[in-house]
Amino acid sequence: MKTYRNTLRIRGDDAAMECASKEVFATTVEIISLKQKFIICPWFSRFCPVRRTRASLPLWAFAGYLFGMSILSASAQAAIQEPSVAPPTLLVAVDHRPTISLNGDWHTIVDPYGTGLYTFHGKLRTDGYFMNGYQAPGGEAPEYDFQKSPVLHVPRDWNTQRESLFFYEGPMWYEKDFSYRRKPGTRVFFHVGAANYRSYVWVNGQKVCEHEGGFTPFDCEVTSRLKDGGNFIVMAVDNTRLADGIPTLQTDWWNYGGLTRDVSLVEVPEQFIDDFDLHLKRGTQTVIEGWVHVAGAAPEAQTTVSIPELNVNEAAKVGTDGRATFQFEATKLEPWSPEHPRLYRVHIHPGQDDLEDEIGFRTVEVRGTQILLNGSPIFLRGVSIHAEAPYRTGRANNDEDMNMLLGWVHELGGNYVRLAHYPHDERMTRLADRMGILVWSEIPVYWAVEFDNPAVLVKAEQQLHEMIRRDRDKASIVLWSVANETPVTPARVEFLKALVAKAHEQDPARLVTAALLVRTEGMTKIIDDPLGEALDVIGFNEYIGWYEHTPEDADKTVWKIAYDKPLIVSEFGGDAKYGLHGEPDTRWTEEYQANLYRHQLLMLRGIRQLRGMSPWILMDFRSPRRPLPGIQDYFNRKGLISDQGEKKEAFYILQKAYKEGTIGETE
Ligand code: GCB
Repeated sequence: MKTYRNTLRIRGDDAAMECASKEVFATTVEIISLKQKFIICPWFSRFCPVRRTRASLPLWAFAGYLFGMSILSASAQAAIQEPSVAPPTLLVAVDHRPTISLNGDWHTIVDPYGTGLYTFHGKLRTDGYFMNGYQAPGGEAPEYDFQKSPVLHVPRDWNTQRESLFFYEGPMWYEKDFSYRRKPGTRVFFHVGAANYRSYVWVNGQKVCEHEGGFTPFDCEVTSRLKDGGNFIVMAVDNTRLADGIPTLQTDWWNYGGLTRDVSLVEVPEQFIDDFDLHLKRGTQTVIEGWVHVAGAAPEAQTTVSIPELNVNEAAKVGTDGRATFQFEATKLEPWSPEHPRLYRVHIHPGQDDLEDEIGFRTVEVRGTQILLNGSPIFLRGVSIHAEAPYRTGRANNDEDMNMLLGWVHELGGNYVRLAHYPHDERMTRLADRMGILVWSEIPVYWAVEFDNPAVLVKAEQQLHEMIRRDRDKASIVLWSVANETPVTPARVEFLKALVAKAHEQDPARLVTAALLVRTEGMTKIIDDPLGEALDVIGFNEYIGWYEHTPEDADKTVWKIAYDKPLIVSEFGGDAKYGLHGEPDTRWTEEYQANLYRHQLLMLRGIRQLRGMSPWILMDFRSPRRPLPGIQDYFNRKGLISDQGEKKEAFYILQKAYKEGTIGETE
């Protein structure tokens, strides 16, 4: 699909709805008489010529608050009153809907200076790369051409696909041609599983949406933008790290950029299910409760939920809020558990739409210092995992990656994983559902984000919302985590308490946690972070024997815990390079790491209210913070398994403890 330069004036109509100054706006209107509205500029974007100015800041902060969504969505709504750039809807269970995959090769242009969007004076271009132009005979000569540009495979990060992109952080343009035929009575969404970190989407030269956040899905409505026959999508994905981003500038993982998860077109009827929550009611073994939200449904429209294997066929009417609520008895229900990960086919049918999901039903709750699964105390024998692909490295994004990672968890004797430090691919949580592995899922509120910046809270809330919405139907997820190792300040406590409250409000059926830092006084470790008051389960990280003291010092450590709640040690560990051997007190050797694990396990056994653990970490992973030549080579080596799948000695120490049950008091 090509666009002739001389058609730009017509097509530029909507394409000019990019971030721009007022001056550009005026010029644009004059040239192409836009049905244009206000023009906006996300202040933090590398694409943006006007970075945070005094005048724009209050306006943006205000817009962010007003709409309570991402800054992008909020600002888009405030500034551009056009349905095509409405905030991305979030469809749910997209992997259970028929979709038209747009995975595969996309043409790409690396654009470190944002030339595809801005002129040499930093003004918005009306003929930017989003127009997908090329040189027509006798026409002007655009200085780009997607068709002649190299391809990148989607889904996959760009860093591990092309050597020159290994350290690249910045904007990348993606383009894909496809043909399409509209079906009457349908709405069409462009679904992106994840794109790191900010995304801008145009269809046939017209802007359709923006999204911020690298690990959650978004959907752009493209119904009126598609035409019968040839179409093209252009995306700009920018993984520039931002001080006011979630995460922020510092992370101990690779900032893999690009379209890292599946992309597709999703066709839905005009009235469609855009959210639902069906779960086992706490305190019961057989009562299922919840609701189904139907977008576009008329009040009183009938929605049914049926579970044929349980002889359930229930109907309810949609209320004025678009929700049909349910509560019904399923007498033959077999609850989901790690030992018996029973999933049921659940049909949801609100008139026109029809969705079939696979759902497990279980309860999870806290009683004193116990975690109860289906009413019985449980210990979470786990390990932490990054979404790093075994062997080839890069973002994990296919079934093989997921099977391998969770297969190792089973081999360890585990029943639980902490999916650090951001929501992983939906394949992972689906697989955990099928394999019976309990999950801690987290948003990347990691280390020192701008806790005193209200706009950052809006972003965190957005990511939390998107994570919960995508995975509410997964029985495996028992814990939502709102943060990891954040510095204890009053602003941060308020910020995180707000997130905890949101998580409870959006999902009252699960537990909320965070990985806290621990205070040290001599050989005493103290957990008294004020955030603990708000959490259901307290996660804590400690690195005795690696970042402080010796592994043996764990034996003398005394624990003081201010809360009478269940505790999970969400991280402990130390580095070892696979194949490097030596004395147990020699750093980086497998023996050192194994020794550290032995002492840690002994110490942890003594913590009365410990109900779970996820040592750091299952497999070595890439990190730009780890340059030590010959040992790290840009890998964090705390894995129990190397990036090449080789098991280190410590793997077997943990496996023995899990399999023999020498760790894991449930009450
Ligand atoms: C931590 C972080 C984790 C790091 C780890 C380490 O506390 O939560 O993201 O990778 O320590 O290896 O230092």
